[in-house]
Amino acid sequence: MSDTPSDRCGVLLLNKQSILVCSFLMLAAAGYHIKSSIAQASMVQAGVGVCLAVGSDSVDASVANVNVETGPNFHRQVQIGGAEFIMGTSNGYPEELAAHKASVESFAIDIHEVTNRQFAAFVEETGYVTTAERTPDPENYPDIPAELLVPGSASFIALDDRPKGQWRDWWKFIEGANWQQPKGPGSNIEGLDNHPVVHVSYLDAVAYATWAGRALPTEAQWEFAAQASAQLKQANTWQGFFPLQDKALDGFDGIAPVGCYKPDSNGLFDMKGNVWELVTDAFQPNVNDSTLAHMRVIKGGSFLCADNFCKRDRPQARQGQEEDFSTDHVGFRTVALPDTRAANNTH
Ligand SMILES: [Ca+2]
Ligand SMILES: [Ca+2]
Repeated sequence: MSDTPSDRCGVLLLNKQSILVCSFLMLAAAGYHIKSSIAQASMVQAGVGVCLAVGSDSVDASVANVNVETGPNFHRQVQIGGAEFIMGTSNGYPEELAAHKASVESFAIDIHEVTNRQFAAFVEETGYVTTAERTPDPENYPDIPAELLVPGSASFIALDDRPKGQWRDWWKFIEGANWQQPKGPGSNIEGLDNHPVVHVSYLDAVAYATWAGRALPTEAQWEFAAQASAQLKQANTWQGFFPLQDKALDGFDGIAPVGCYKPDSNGLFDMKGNVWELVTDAFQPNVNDSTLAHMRVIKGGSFLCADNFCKRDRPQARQGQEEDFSTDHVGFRTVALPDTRAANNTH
C-alpha cells in the first residue's frame, strides 16, 4: 500500500490518521475548507428532552432492578448473573465471526450510556482534558504537516447526494469538536445533560471509569448483557437511505437522550443503537495497516445504523476504534469492579 494521502483515504476502516489526511489534505486540495462543515453539521439535529430522565435523581427505579449508588455521580446499574453463552455469530459481518462459547461471572452494569452530566462531573473535579481537546503529537502522524494537527474530532455529515465512495464521504474531522462542543466551535451541550457523552476516546473512557471507581465492560460482559436487547423492536437508529436523509421515524434524527426507548428485559437502555459503546478488548483489524494498531472494540451500533448500509444495531456487532480517536457516535457505559460491587461509590 502506498503512503500517499489519496491512497491513505482508501483505507476501509475509519481511523484517526486517515480522517486527518482525508479531511485536510484532500479537501484543502479541492478548495474546501473544513470549517465550513460545521454549519452543515449543525443541520444534523440532535434530539432534545430528557425522556425517562434515567440520568437524573428523579428516575423511577421500578423500571429496572436498579442498584442505586450514592454520591454526586452515581451509576444506576443492574446485576447480570454469570453464565455461559454463545458469543459472536456465524451469520454476520466478518469481524463478528464465528459463534463461539464464552462465559462471564456475575457483574453489575450501568443501565444507560454515560451522560454529559456524568462526564462533566468528572471533568469538573479532575480538570481532565480529553484527547479531542489535545493537539495530536506530530511524531504519531509523520505524513501530515504539523500545522494541520489540531485538536478536534470526527463527525458524521449527512450528504445531499449519493456518495461516490465509502466513509470518507460522510465523515469529517471537525477542528474544535469535542464533548463540550459536539458540533465544533460555537456549539455546546446546554440542555443535553442526559445525552450520552460523545467525542470521547477509549483513553478518555478509561480515565472516567477509573475516577468513578468502575471499569469499562469486557466485550463478553457487554455482549451477554445486550442479548436481551435483540428482542426489542425499536432502538435509536437511522430510517431511510443512509447517508442521505434520516427520516427519524423512531423519533430522533441523531443522538437521543439516554433512556428514550423501552429497556430490555435486563432493564438496560440503548444497548443497541444510539451510540456505539467502548469495551476493553483489543480489536484486531483484518487488514495489514500499521496505522490501525492499538484499536479497541466498540459494540452495538449507533443512530447511524441503517438497513441499507450498516445493520449493526445488534448485540454481536463489533468494530474497532483507535484508543486515542473519537467520533460523534461512540460513547460508553461502565461496570462495577468485582470487589467493590456492593460498596457505595463516592463518585
Ligand atoms: Ca433515529
Ligand atoms: Ca448504545
